[in-house]
Amino acid sequence: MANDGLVLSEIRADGVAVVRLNRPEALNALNMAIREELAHTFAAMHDNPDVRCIVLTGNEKAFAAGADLKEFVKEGAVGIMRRRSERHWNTVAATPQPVIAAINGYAMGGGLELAMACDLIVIGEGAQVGQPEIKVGIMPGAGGTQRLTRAVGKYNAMKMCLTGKPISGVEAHAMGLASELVPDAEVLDAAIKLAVTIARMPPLAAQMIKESIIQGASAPLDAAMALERRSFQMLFATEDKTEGMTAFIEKRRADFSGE
Ligand code: CO8
Repeated sequence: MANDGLVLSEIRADGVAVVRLNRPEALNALNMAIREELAHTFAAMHDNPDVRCIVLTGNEKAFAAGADLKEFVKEGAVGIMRRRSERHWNTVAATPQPVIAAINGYAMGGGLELAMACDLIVIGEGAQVGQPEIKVGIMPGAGGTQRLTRAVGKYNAMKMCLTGKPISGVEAHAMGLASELVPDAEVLDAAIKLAVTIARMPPLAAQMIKESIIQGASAPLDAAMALERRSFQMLFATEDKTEGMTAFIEKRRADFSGE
């Protein structure tokens, strides 16, 4: 891993970057310092052609236990507004490359919201995920009432946000809140394996698929279909389209350049 700060990162030769939240003494509670470091780490990867897929993880006890309540307890509404901490989550969500959240242990409040700002979730069976904000007198503020509802539907989201009760990895996967469910000890390996598969794909196609799914989900169907169609057409301008189809016809493995 590249440094010893609150966020560790490594860019592997196979195009997979692994980013690790590193505040274990506080179950990776998201204070301002860790959010800023996370945003800088992702921003630096946005334009790096050597990064084709990113895995975001924590440790075996926690992905992240939410916003740092020891910082929040001292804050008023104006202070919270002035933080503009949405910019940090937006930097993660705006990553052009696909991002996989690998969840072991707790992903609570802002921690689950951070995972939902990613594109795929690999979750351990024993994970505990939830939106417990109501128990400390507030509510989700970065996607817990919005991205969660889009992922699991109104009735599951209402129950999670109104009771604050966490659910297990098994329940989360059954609800549609994860792409893959694996034994706890296999979460990071499974996420990296998935990332390696995606990193071997043509990167422009991967990025346009990501954009089409995310932007299309909040657009009317006609507009979303037009966005999809334009992106599909644009990919015919890439060298990787010629390489992919030629490799198929020549019965060999494609070598995608990203051009
Ligand atoms: N903030 C600060 N410190 C925390 C947090 C937190 N969210 N969670 C855990 N810690 C600390 C504990 O204080 C403790 O440190 P210490 O021993 O120094 O007091 C250490 O981590 C270990 O925690 P526990 O002893 O509590 O560990 P347990 O295994 O007993 O329990 C739990 C684990 C169940 C996860 C428990 O720690 C817990 O309930 N944590 C709080 C979870 C929570 O309420 N999260 C939501 C916070 S609000 C929020 O996220 C709003 C987001 C809004 C969006 C903002 C982004 C833009």
